[in-house]
This record gives sequence, structure tokens and C-alpha cells, in this order.
Amino acid sequence: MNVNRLTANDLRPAHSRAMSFGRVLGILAGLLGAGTAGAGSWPAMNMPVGVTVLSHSIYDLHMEVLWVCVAIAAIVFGVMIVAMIRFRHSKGAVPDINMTHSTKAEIIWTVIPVLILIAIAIPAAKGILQIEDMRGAGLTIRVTGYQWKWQYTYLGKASGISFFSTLSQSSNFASQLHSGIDPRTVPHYLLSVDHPLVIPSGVKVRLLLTSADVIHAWWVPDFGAKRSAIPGFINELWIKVLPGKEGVYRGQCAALCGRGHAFMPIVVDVKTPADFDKWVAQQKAALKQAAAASAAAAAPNNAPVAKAGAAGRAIEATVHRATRPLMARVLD
Ligand SMILES: [Cu+2]
Repeated sequence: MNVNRLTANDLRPAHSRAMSFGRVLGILAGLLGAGTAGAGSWPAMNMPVGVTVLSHSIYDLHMEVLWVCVAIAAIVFGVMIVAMIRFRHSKGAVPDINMTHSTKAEIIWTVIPVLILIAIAIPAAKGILQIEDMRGAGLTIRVTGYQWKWQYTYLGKASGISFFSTLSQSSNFASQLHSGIDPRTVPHYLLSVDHPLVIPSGVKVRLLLTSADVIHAWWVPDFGAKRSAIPGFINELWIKVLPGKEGVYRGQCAALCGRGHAFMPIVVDVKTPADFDKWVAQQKAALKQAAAASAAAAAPNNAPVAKAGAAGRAIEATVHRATRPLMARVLD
């Protein structure tokens, strides 16, 4: 094929060709402008930084990899754009039809990506090791998934505190068919619970996740934390919320677990260590009161209440028995 033959484009006046090239430049400038306008909402577009030691590590890794990708894109597209502009047909460029193989080029474009992948793999492996390092936890909590709620059981110094965390009444009512309640008027619709998980900031909190029925997943985006809760298994996860980041954080079950999957949110109330100790003391005092009330309910004239209480305790004991051997191994 004669690559130097005249084309219809060559016969067009030079200013017309210049205009089509100008149009291309105009489109590129427009794209650049759109990108600059979008830069104002960069935090909204980017991955959230989160509030824990792990979420910060994960964010730093994400940014490292992002900048590597940006550099690769800039170099590759830069070379492509320069090649397309400087060596365009209208300038009389002639394609090199003789180069079919180059061992040198093959080696260069294999070695460079390998080096880039190794450079990314090192911090990624460090991050994975950090995520899996459960040593030095100051507080351990067992998290059990149920269709469709969570149970939090504190171990160690807060042992004895155990409660279910279920969808808040306001969300529950609004979610009923023909409730007549506009969900947009409900604060934190489907993201609020009756009893949030309470943890201290600045302390490494280790969660032991399991399930009493099907597979659930405990996920709080601001913590950079998500792990499956599987019946018969205990998975581990650790969270250390940075001091000064106390507050309420929300998440959801992240494994499709049945009809009520969207109705078992996770809410975590992060308190300062001093406030957390106060909360533990309050809970323990409430437990004592409840034990006294339970003893009163066990009196013969309160048989129905006692029966309901006994049924609840039987379910709890069954779950406890099922997970005890695994729990003993994990806590060993
Ligand atoms: Cu679930």
C-alpha cells in the first residue's frame, strides 16, 4: 500500500485542517476544565479517610497506588498524544512498517511493570499484616449476627455486659408497608438502632465475629473495617479510633442475609476512655438491678414473666455452647 498517496484530507485547504485540529484542542481543553471544576469536590469523590489507625493506613496505601496510576497514565497518554500530534499523516509522517519485533523493547516493557508491581506489593503486604495483627487489644467484644440484629457481648474488664442492637422504632415503623410515614423525615432512616455498640477511643478493640444463623458481615466504612460473621466460625477484626474522633459512626450488614438484610444497621458510639469507663459502671449497676428484678419475677405469682426470661436464657445458652470451643481457641 502506498502510504504517501494523497487523501481527501490532503486536498482540503490548510486552514480547514487547522480548524479540525483546533476543535480537537477545544475538546481537550473542555475536558480539562471539567476536571478542574470537579477538583473542588475531591474529598467527596475520593475514598474517605476514616477515623481509625487502619482506615488511615488503608487510605495512605490507596493514595500511593493512585499516584502510581496517575504517573503511568500521564506517561502513556503523554507519549500517545505527542506521537499523534508530531507524527500525524498530514505532516507527512511515514509509518515504520519494518519493525515487527524488538527484544530490547520486550524486556523493557516487561521489567518496568514488574518493578512497579513489586513497589506496590511491599506496602500492600505490610498493610495486610497490620490488619491481621490482633496483639495488644485493650478490649474484646464478641459480635454475633442474627436474622436481623446484632448482639454485642463484652469480655474482659467489661464482662457481663451483653445486649442486642436492633433497628430503631422510628425506622421500623416508617419501613412498614402503608405506614404513611415519609422515610425522609426519619433521622438516619435504617441507620439507627436502639442500643449502639459503645467503645473507647485510643484503645485497640478486638471484635470476635460469629453468627447464630446465616452469614452476615459487620461493616462500618469510617473504621475501614468489614468482616464476615459466619456460623460455627470466629473471625477477628480490630479497631482503634484515633483520640479526638469520638462520635457516632454508622454501618450496615454487608452480606445478603435474608428478608431483613437492610434492617440490621450497625451504630457505634465512640467515647473517650473516661466516658467509656463511666458507661461500663452504669451498665454494671443496671445489670445488678436487672438481676434483682429477675429474682423477683421468678417468684411463683410471676410465672409467665419467668417463663419468657427462661426461654431467652436458653437461646443464649445454646449460642454460647455452640461457640464456646472456638471462642476458647481464639482467646487462648
Ligand atoms: Cu445480615
